[in-house]
Amino acid sequence: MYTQSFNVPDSAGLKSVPQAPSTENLEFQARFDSKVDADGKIEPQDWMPDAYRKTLVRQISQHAHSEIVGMLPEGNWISRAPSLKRKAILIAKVQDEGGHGLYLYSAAETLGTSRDQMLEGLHSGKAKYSSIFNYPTLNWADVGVVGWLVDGAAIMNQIPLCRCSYGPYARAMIRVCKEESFHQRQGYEALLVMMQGTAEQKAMVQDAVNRWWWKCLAMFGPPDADSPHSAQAMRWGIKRISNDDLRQKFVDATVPQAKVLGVTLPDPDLKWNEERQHHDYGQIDWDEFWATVNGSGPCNKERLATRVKAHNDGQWVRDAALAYSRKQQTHATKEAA
Ligand code: BYC
Repeated sequence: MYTQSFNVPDSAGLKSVPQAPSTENLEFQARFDSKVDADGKIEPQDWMPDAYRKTLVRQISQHAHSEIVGMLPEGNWISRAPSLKRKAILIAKVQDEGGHGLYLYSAAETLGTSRDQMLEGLHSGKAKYSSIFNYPTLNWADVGVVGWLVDGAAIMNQIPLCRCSYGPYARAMIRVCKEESFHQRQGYEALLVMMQGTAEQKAMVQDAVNRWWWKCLAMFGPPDADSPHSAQAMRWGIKRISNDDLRQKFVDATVPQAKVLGVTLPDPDLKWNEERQHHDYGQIDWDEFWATVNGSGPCNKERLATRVKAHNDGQWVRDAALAYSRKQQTHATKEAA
């Protein structure tokens, strides 16, 4: 459905933000600007403005946190998957999300922020992660819908990031997107099977779609007019397509998929607009979105508590790995002497 071949032109207006006057070394700044303008890659050893570094650490660490917190709602279903096949697929998917977190933390570390610092931000509740993971997965249909819609929205947002100006982030995203594509397809396929089942199964799918649809639209972030970071992130080639444009692409791609599946999308205002050549859609509840982002969603407390417990429970593994590494270093030093 969405693959690497899904590529879209940059939004109109890209690079429209005037360059802020820099107090940094002007020559370095000019070299950085021309590389970004030529769609080149900035690498960890290159000079970069502090604000660019800060923005990347913010976005990449939030993204990494989303991946590892995103393991939790689906992880809850591994022991209750309806068949061995579904269990094996779900284990692989949840494991992939853990891997995505690792690539992303590694990409952020190249900017000089340690993984411990980033995790401390997450565990203390200071750092953000995607709003979508603060909603519950109530039944097996939710697992399919998370794959279809949540991973579908994630891919739509992440494919443009494969062309992000920061090399390590862009390269990490290539593999992430390939895996996300599998995640989305497995969710959709699980739902197709349920939709051929009993009336009760079909109702479960429709109910799950009704609960997740609006939350998935909000995942793309606030409307462009209320997005404080977008303009500068686009000027720097970090963001390639705006929040609203990605949301629109997601709606347009999802409507025909819903038709094939045989479900309706819970929006009376959703309709094709011939003039715009896009679907119109209704109002997103931004108050509910911000309440969730700021800690008051239905599962925020539970997610954070589970995450902190998992981290603490894994302390012995980190201790053992460090002890082993120290031992190896001592051996190597002795041999070299
Ligand atoms: N949830 O100026 P804006 C996945 C925050 S992983 C929470 O538009 P930006 C998956 C935003 O951070 C999905 N917060 O910001 C994993 C900012 O707050 P701060 C995650 C949100 O950065 C496992 C403020 O609102 N994907 O799908 O230009 C299993 C203002 O927003 C959200 C990524 O992280 C939100 N939904 O644009 C299955 C992709 N939206 O920092 C699936 C990478 C906005 O000022 N990230 N905020 O306190 C991005 O592309 C961008 O960071 C965003 C936001 C489009 C998300």
